Amino acid sequence: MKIYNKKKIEFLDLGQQPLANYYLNKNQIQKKEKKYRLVVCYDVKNKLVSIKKTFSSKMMFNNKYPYRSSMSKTMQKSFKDLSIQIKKKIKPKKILEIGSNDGSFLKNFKKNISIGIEPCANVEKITKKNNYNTIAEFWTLKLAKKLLKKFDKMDLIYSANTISHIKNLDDVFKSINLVLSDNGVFIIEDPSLLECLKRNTYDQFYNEHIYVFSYIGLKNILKKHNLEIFKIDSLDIHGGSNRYFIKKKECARKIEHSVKKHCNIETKYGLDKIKTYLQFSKRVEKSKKLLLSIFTNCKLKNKKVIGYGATAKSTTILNYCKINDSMIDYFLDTTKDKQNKYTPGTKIKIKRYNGSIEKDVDYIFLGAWNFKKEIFKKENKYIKSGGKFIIHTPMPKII
Ligand code: DWN
Ligand code: SAH
Repeated sequence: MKIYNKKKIEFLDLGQQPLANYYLNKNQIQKKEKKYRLVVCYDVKNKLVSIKKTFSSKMMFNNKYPYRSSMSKTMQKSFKDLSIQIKKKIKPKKILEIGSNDGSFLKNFKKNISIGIEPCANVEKITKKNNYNTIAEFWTLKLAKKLLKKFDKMDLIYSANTISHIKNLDDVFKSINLVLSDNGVFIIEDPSLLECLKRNTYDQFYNEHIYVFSYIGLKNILKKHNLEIFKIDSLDIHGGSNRYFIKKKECARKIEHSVKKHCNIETKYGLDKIKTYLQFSKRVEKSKKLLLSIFTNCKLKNKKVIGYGATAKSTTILNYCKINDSMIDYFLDTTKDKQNKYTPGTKIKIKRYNGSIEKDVDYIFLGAWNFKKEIFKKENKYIKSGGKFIIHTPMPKII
């Protein structure tokens, strides 16, 4: 354990890591990759958990960004269900989405009431092609001021798996305060720190996930900007996420019981105590040993192991546990921009998923473990014929 800045405590060291979504071309695999040390810290004062070394947004999110929200049915359904809820309960006249990616959420709303902010031009253009109003820029105070000149204030602002990717939270929330209408609702959805600790999903930490939020941490930053959480929904998405419903302080919406309940659960678990994080760190070390022993055993027995879902999260696992192409033959992934490339740091080939698993595969390492239900349903044939999966959460095992 190391204390720096007198208020940040380093509790987890995930070793040398490359940028998680930086998949390699064939001509790049011979070259030495840039790596950095991935260390996770707890800020005692504001109770936020964040990674120590961060990169500029432009370096991580540019016109080569490979991630597409539309690759999972689970995600599509979750966005659709939320849109139904929003239309029924909030009835917004104007919607803004921050981090709209390929438009998987916005497509549930009318084009003339929706605006998407997506800095990765290659992904943004997919939504634009479908005639949605999208802006290929980063969400900043400057952009918020520009929007206000062109549009009315927003009744609904939604941001899934994006606010946790932006370092300057003061700038984010100041900008939200500016463009949110007085009675408007701001919804943030991000992986839950509590679930991450409970399920030992240390792979939620990688360069893009600058923060993994808890209620008790997030509320402190929001308060500085006159914003408060009035409702929290716990979701199973991405291995346990929280959907925070936020309003301006003076807005009359009632603070619902889910907020107090959530606060109590987090405090009871000890999210405000460094001891909790140090115990987590011990479990992560144990998890690494177990996973490595599973892979070593498979290799000793000459078993064929492949990966399924070349996720950003699995970059953390593979590099931390030192699992490479001698242990995993190849990864399957449905994302075009990842296919025929190699996993960052560990150089495992990513192949196109063509609808079935090759007959000689003994084990599948589930990189996209967060879509386990969806994938198990899809791979029913593989499972019925005796195929097994390797999964690292809550502790590594073969299932
Ligand atoms: O926060 C982030 C989340 C939302 O998305 C970003 N920072 C980056 C990215 O993280 P990830 O790569 O860990 O996300 P996913 O959604 O867990 O990635 C799933 C991967 O698995 C995709 O590459 C698609 C692939 N997949 C597949 O090949 N077959 C997924 C499913 C469901 C499938 O059936
Ligand atoms: N909202 C989608 C995509 C999440 S991936 C979903 O939940 O599936 C993270 C997204 O955030 C990427 O598309 C990335 O380009 C976007 N992003 C990162 N920094 C951003 C910023 N400062 N402003 C707006 N979007 C940002």
